Amino acid sequence: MGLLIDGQWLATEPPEAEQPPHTVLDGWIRRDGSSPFAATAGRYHLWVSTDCQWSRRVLITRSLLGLETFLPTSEALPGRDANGWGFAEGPADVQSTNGRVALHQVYTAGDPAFTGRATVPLLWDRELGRLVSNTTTDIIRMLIVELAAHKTTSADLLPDDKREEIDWLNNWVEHRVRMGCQRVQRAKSPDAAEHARESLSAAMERLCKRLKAHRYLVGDELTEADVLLYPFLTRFRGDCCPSAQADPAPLQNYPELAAYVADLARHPSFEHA
Ligand SMILES: N[C@@H](CCC(=O)N[C@@H](CS)C(=O)NCC(=O)O)C(=O)O
Repeated sequence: MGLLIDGQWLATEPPEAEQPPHTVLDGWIRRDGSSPFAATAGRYHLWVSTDCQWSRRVLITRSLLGLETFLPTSEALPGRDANGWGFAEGPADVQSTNGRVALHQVYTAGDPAFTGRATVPLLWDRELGRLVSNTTTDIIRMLIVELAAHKTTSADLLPDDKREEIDWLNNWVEHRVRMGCQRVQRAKSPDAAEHARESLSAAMERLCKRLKAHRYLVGDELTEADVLLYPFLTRFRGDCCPSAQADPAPLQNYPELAAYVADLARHPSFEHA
């Protein structure tokens, strides 16, 4: 797939054990000005792909909060070539080659010694020419909390009185559902696969139970927890379905979850993501 090592793009990856430690991006936009990244309009840019679940979570959040003008995006061209993700256009401050911007060029524009994968979503600071973050959950929290003064809708995706439950649930969904699905796909024996399927099925049933009581995961208002779960459910595939490997519509085994996805899919912020 390709990655950057000390700022050099390698289309063929060396074995993991031979790679130097990957660069961690831990920038954070702060509304109180306590970081180099102030919450100023006209400054940030988001690199995304609509093929990517992680990017879709950020795009849904941006739309729910009405931050489209504050935070313009470049959407990757479909698929990836030997240069990784490519874009037909980007902000003028990023170099392009033959009219195409490779995402790894954005990474090295922000950090000439970057080591790691050139992933989307990526939050880019045009003013400082720096990479802010490429971690979806961090970017989403910045949008919700640090850019609250810039939102143009009344959506409250992280109400104070629900924050603890949302944090707990996000963590639980990540470990029991999203990674639970990976455990099914990567199981090394039929027994391990069966065990992983049972555990995933139990987790999906628990989500159904929540949705029997409320329209959304944490009550009757949309929250960040819904934004994080939805893209995963829209790609829930037969090969991690607990009850039928070849089921073309495995989510139908969980009627409340299927109805929840259909309900969200009608919401304008979700339907295009
Ligand atoms: N940890 C990242 C994961 C993002 C990610 O895995 N993005 C994928 C696309 S869905 C990507 O760009 N992969 C390129 C690569 O691994 O080379 C996040 O939290 O957003």
